[in-house]
Formats: sequence, structure tokens, C-alpha cells
Amino acid sequence: MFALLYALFFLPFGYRGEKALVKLFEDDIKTKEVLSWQGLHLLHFNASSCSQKTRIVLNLKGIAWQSHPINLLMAENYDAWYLGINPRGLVPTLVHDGNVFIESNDIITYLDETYTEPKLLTKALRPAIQEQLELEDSLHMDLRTLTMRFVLPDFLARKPSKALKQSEDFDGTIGGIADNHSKKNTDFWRLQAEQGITERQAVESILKFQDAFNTLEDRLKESSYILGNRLTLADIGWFVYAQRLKATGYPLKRLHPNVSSWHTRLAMTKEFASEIREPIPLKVIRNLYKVTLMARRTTLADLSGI
Ligand SMILES: N[C@@H](CCC(=O)N[C@@H](CS)C(=O)NCC(=O)O)C(=O)O
Repeated sequence: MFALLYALFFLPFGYRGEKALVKLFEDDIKTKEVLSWQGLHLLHFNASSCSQKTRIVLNLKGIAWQSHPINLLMAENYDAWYLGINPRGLVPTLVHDGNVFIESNDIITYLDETYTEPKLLTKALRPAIQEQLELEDSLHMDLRTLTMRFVLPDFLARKPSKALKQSEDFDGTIGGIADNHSKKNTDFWRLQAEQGITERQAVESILKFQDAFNTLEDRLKESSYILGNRLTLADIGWFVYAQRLKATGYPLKRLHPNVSSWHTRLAMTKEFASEIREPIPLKVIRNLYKVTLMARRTTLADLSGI
């Protein structure tokens, strides 16, 4: 009786309470050529945090892969060709022997399960790692909010209306079911085009990060990695966020010194360093924009008072 109640209550949420990976079926994929791609292919953008996360895992595991750059600044992610592979119109996408995987945390989980060494998602730590990755993913729109307000000037950040319409008109499915993620995404960009990122939005996102990083700070007081004394996927997920937060002007070192030294330690290893190297034009633009924000007294510190 107890077993039956348990099964009825928990099975719809996935095996052992684990979040089910987002899986694309063959019918979801309209760009049929990828079905015949052999080996590992990553469709990604150099400076995207989710793409960086995936590439770091590939580096750590020493896996050979083929690169397919998708230029987000040119809105290539909203071309019919790409939407036909990833109906959410987001990077990264992994294609492995014709199977298509989306969602960076699902991709890195898949990679860890498929290529065992070094193990970054151990059985014992699996629930804790998944909890960290879900928390990190839940802050993704906040990371984007801060990037669009403090890292990229409006003319580079804004998505052309035509590109957004392509995504809105695309009848994408995931696992055979119409998906509402792409609408959430295009709604964000439409609002950003209309009103920019408001001060209130920015401050709310900053406070959420301060809260999340306070918890990481406590963890890193006790151990050298987020979940103990070995590197896991949780470190990789949070590392790319810490990297981006630093670029927004968030005072990581002052507010969270242990997180800052953990970040610096990882950033110095070759598997991480190669993926966060900023293209020179982006670096120049970011620094010019930083100077503009300083002159206008609208930096992250000015707005939030942290
Ligand atoms: N939850 C998704 C988020 C993917 C995502 O938002 N990717 C960003 C880059 S980090 C993107 O493709 N942005 C392009 C856009 O919104 O137009 C994941 O982890 O893969």
C-alpha cells in the first residue's frame, strides 16, 4: 500500500525525484541534416555563459568535438536553420551521433554520464549537484538582466524585431509538445527593446545574486569546492556566473572573498581559462561602456549601493 502511494506521488516527478532531462524527438527536429551528423558537435557562442560551461566540461574530459559557432550578436540563433535544431532559439545545442540535446545543464549531465573520467557528477552527490544546477539555472534571466544593463550597450544587446518574430512564428515542439520557453525568451527581449532594463529590475537581480553568493561563500569557507573537496558540475555552473558577475562590476572580492579566490583558482587552470578569454572587440566595447556608466554614475555599485 505504502509502495503504491509512494509510486503514485513521486513517479510523475521523475525517477527518484530527479529532474528529467529535456529530450528532443526526431519529429521535433526540422533541420534534418543534423540527424546524420556523426560524433560530437557543439552549436555555441564564444561569450555565452551556458556555452562556456559546456566547453569547460568537454575540456576537462578531453573530448574531441566539432564547433559550429552561432553568432548571437547577429541573431543567428533565430534563423530557421537553427530553430529547426533548437526550437528555443538558445545556445548551446549538442548533437551526438544525430541525437540532439539542449539546456546546458542537461548537456553537461549527459556528457558526464557518457564520458566517465573525470567524474563530475558522482552518485553520492547527485541530488546536491542537481539542486545547485537548478538554482543556478533559475537565476539565468537575472544574469542576462545584469549583462544587458551593465556589460553590453543597448545597440549591441537589442534583438532585431524581425528575428524575434521568426522565433514567435516558429511552431517548435520539444518531446512532441509545444514549448513555452521561447515565448518567455522573446517576451524578455521585446520588453528590453521597449523600456530597456529598469533600475528596479537590475537591483532585484543584484540582490538575488548577493543572496545566492552568500550561501556559496559559507560553503567555500568550509571546503575548497562548492560541494566538498572535489570539483563537480556545481562548480562549473557557478563558475561561469561568477565570471559574468565580475564583468558587470559586481564586487565579488569584497562581498564574497572565498568565492572570489575559488573563482580565481579555477580561472587559472587551462580548461577554464581558454573558455573565458574575451574576444578583443567585445573587451574594448565592454570597457568603453564601463567608462560611460562611471561617468553617468549608473554602475552596478551606484544603483544598488552594495
Ligand atoms: N537554460 C538555458 C539557457 C540558454 C540561454 O539563455 N542561452 C543564451 C546564451 S547564455 C542565449 O542563447 N541567448 C540568446 C538569446 O536570448 O537570443 C541553458 O542553460 O541552456
